[in-house]
Amino acid sequence: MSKEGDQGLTVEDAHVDVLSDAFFQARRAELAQRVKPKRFEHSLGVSEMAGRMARIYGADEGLARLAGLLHDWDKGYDDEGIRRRVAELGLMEQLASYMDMPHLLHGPTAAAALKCDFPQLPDALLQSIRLHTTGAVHMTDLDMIVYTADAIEPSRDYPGIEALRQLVGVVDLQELYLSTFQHVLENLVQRRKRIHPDTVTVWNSYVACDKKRRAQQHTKGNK
Ligand code: DGI
Ligand code: FE
Ligand code: FE
Repeated sequence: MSKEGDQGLTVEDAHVDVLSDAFFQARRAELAQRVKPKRFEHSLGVSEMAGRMARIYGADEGLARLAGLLHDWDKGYDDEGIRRRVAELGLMEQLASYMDMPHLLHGPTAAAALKCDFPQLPDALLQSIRLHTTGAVHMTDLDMIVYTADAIEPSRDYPGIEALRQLVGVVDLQELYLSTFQHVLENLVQRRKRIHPDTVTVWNSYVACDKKRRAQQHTKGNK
């Protein structure tokens, strides 16, 4: 039997090494029960791809692999189920503007639920899971890796994906992320999907940032 510790954690919980292979394998087995086989295969693909990108771009490989594995932890819920989960996790206020776009909710609920179940998971990892569908204005390298790996892992197939894959390791991470985000956005417009205002805010912020970066590179090139 486990004993309750000060923070309501069990003694065993406090010693869970969330970066161990045993933890990865246990969550992998759990995920196989939570989502359909195709989604499970996708998650393994994102994990592999995120690990590879972390090696290439100098981020923490173990963290990237685990974030990739867990990013669609809540993808097994239907629209009503995910809305209920938002309420149960106390995220209604925070996610109010997303409630009528339920496919955008699974990242935030997964991050919150995983934090409850495994409080030892690093915030950096939870953040990358939270942001993996919509992106955000200030993304870390890990956030950009998980976002991009989600879009280009081997089992994904859509027009233009090969061109994005070819950019890995050739362009810097922000350029890779921006190109991927652009592709997602163009696809939404093409399919006449509604775009969340936050998505537009993210796009505008990176475009402004990209313009500045290019101007700096141009100035350096002229020196
Ligand atoms: O969970 P996955 O299928 O692996 O992928 P995901 O978490 O990136 O989410 C799926 C979709 O979410 C993807 O096709 C792009 C879409 N998305 C991102 N931002 C917006 C959006 N869809 C709409 N309608 N509006 C957005 O602002
Ligand atoms: Fe997702
Ligand atoms: Fe995904």
